[in-house]
Amino acid sequence: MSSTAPNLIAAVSEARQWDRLMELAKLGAITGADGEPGVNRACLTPLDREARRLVISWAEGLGLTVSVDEIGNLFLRHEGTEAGAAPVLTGSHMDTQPNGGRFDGIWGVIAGLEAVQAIREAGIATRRPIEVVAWTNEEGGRFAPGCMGSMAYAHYKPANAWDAVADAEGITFGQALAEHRAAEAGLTHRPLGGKPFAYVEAHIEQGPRLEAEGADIGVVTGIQGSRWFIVELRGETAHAGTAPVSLRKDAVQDMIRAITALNALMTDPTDVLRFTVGQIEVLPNTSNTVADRVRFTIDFRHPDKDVLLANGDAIEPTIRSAVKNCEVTVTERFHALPVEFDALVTDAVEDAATAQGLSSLRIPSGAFHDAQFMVPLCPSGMIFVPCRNGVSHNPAEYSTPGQLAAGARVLAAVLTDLANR
Ligand code: HGY
Ligand code: MN
Ligand code: MN
Repeated sequence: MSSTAPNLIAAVSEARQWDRLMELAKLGAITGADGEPGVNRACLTPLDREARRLVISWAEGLGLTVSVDEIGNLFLRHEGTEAGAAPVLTGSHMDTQPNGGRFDGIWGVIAGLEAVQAIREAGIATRRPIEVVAWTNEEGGRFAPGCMGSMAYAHYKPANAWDAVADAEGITFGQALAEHRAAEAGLTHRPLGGKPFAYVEAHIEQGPRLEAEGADIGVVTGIQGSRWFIVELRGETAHAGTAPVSLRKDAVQDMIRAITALNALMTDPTDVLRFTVGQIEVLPNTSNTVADRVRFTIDFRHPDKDVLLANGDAIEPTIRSAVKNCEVTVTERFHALPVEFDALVTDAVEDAATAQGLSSLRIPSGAFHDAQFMVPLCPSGMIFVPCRNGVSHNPAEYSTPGQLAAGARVLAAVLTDLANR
């Protein structure tokens, strides 16, 4: 730990960080059902680019160098004293869920910027460069799956793997990315990928534990596994008043059979397993026509790799045996195994929290994050801060300026620590 920690910690500004977050929250501002302020800012949209321009202006004002790679990942670089040294990477995502909050993802980018600004204002030299990254499409809301930017950076998938994926308007990821890159053509281009020394991501917990247990900081131990599927059922349209039920190929009734069977497969009395059908499309979607097409999503998660593989592999056979009259297509579109974070980072986070008199709790992440795909590349880890009632993916998502400042101070100390290793 550097001896200059006190002035570094003092250089982190709670107000500056909060003001930046509130400025960004205006870009895609929405109002929740109970009047809470939320954000709907999908990836690769004009709103996304407006938010990026704002962050770039703050970064350039600091003297950071800005670059972007072929899938749109944005990098803000602070030079170290040893230019060729592998950088320490920090950051998160700027895209939100359609009914999103003001902190999920974006706080990790702004906390990274705040930490680097504090390091520079405190006059602390770091041997290694530090790069703040904003990953493309972590949420997977507009274009499924999530984590496209970090998966491409880590060469887990080729950058063009999702070019044909279309959004609700029929625009493909490839088209949206091409438009995005043309709009940001003035930015310095950098090759895809890299070999960081370490990766640290700051994020709100999106769960209730830190608040319930009164912990200031979450020392994230790892991330559970996630598997996403899209299920398509094809039957026949028929007249709701005349078609005998015995002759119908009703996609909705078969969907109900399939989801009922999946619920039985995914029943977990210990409430560890997560199984969600969050998106359903029915066609032709009229009240007096039997539906001939249904598409529904599956989001399945578990911390145990064996359960994730066994139950996930059972999804398609379970659907096929439950469906009576329709043709079935099941496609897996996201496959992220559980990961454990490296002691180099988890210990640095815990030590920094302790040194600053903050209470901390070792905690796994139920949400996936870009950090999941950095694990094979370098020692990786995350810093959580509490969020009110554990609510996220909801305009009611909230962390206090003080909680976020404490997270940024721990991040600043961890980045300085790792950048001088
Ligand atoms: O879905 C997730 O876990 C992440 O919040 N996008
Ligand atoms: Mn997130
Ligand atoms: Mn999210």
